[in-house]
Amino acid sequence: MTDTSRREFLTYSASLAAATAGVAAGAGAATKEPLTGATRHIHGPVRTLNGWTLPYVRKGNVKEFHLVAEEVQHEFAPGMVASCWGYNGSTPGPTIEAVEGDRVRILVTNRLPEHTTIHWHGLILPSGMDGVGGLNQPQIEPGETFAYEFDLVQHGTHMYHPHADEMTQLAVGMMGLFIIHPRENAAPVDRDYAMLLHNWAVHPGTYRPDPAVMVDFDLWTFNSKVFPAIEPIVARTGERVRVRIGNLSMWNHPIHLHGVQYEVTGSDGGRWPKHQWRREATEIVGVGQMRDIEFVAVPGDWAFHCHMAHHTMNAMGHDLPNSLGVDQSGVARELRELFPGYMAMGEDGMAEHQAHVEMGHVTGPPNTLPMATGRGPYGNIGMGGMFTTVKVRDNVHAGDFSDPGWYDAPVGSVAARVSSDPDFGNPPRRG
Ligand SMILES: [Cu+2]
Repeated sequence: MTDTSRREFLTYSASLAAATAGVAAGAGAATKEPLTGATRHIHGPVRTLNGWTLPYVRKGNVKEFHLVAEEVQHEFAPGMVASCWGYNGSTPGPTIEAVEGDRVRILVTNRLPEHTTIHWHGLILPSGMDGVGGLNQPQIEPGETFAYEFDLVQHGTHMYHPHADEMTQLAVGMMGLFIIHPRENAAPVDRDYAMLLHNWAVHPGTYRPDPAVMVDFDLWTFNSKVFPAIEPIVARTGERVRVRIGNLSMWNHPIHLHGVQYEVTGSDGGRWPKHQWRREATEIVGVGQMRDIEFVAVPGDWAFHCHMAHHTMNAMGHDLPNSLGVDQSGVARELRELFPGYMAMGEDGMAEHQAHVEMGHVTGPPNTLPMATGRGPYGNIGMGGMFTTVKVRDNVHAGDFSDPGWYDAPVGSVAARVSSDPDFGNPPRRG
């Protein structure tokens, strides 16, 4: 264990003691509080971006966790809130962290209007604890609490989710990470981030995800947040960083990181032997898969995003005619009178969209985020959805995850204008 991780682990243990004391005293009351969906920042060795780690109570040789399936008011980014389902007041639910060799008991209380179960995705356990409603156990009816109990005989990055009415319950946000640390060499990295990939059909102007959508989703999220509400991945120059990525969406996502070649080092199969590691800049995380990537932090602001271009945008109309190159002057205003909130596809591309929205030329339906947004030190970023930044600085303290602001690039190291004349220079052309 490095000094950094040891310190974090000690901090974690101390905060856990405080947190579990609170849970022990108020476990019953907690579920009766108004559901605000507020993010609670309790972090273990793993930092669940925008999320939290579930405290446990030790009972004899068992670590006891308590999940509550319930409706939550979830904010995807400021300006958009929807009624979703999750666990313990959040979507994704809190991350469960434990250690290989632990025996865990997980109480699951159902406060939904329909039955549910929890499947422990990728875990090796007795058949009766696997959580497929009807197959492995009776359904957990509304108001009931079931106990799952098993030994953790492996390590790695795993997930939990319902295996009852999956089409609905996954679509509205029910999922969480389940991370098992190895007993030996538990922290081979300095910073350990985790996220779940998901897609949502929250149609413009509505307040509840539509579970019937199979293809044309409106929102693409890291831990149920869209850019620019997704926290940056912060590190100090030279630190070894791991990002654990699980996919419970309905698409595969090629996850791309700028500035480094990372190594793909693990999955729900644990941290792989070194000879299985691969150097990549983009790794597809398939539906139902987990991937761990690791890299040594290089100073700068680096984009970290899904490479499906529509997955770095927020709600957009589907099935629109292609208007690229079409003069739309006069038409858009008339259409807007017929269809409030209508915005034509850009004549010169989509980059103008953010500028139009910010100038107030276009007012979208209520509770709808702009398609592309976010502002950087050099202007509009024009992104949404599955996009965040890796921010690496020389002077970040160990254990400090706060946003360090924008990178102060060394003089002469930023691309800059050398001409404003389209006829500038004499570039070779074919033919
Ligand atoms: Cu994607």
